[in-house]
Amino acid sequence: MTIQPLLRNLKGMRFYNFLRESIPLSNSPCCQKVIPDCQMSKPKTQLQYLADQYIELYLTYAGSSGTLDKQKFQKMMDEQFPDIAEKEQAKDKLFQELDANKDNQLSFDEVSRLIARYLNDTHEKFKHL
Ligand SMILES: [Ca+2]
Repeated sequence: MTIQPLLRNLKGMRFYNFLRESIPLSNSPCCQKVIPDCQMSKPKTQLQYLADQYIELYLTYAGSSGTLDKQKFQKMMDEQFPDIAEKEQAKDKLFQELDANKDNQLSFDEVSRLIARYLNDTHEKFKHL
């Protein structure tokens, strides 16, 4: 099973609005710890802010371990993708699919593949508006 059918069920506008309305976090202590060059001489671009926000959001769920186990992943999905929150089996399958190295943990890279696919699907939806 691929995640494409699951992602089609997500509402792209919700994620897009989340990104647009989020408060820039680049000056927060967490961001400066994670991204050493946070205090750059030039103002950050909108895309750099979005990247910072994504990383901070990931770390909110990952915690000190730096990875998502199945429970943390389900919490992230419930809160960030509530449209599929009630589909427990779908989330389990998605977790297994994303866990490329089969260590029962999702690394930043593994979760980022989900976000990349979600962005692509959202972009496709924008083409048809
Ligand atoms: Ca893994």
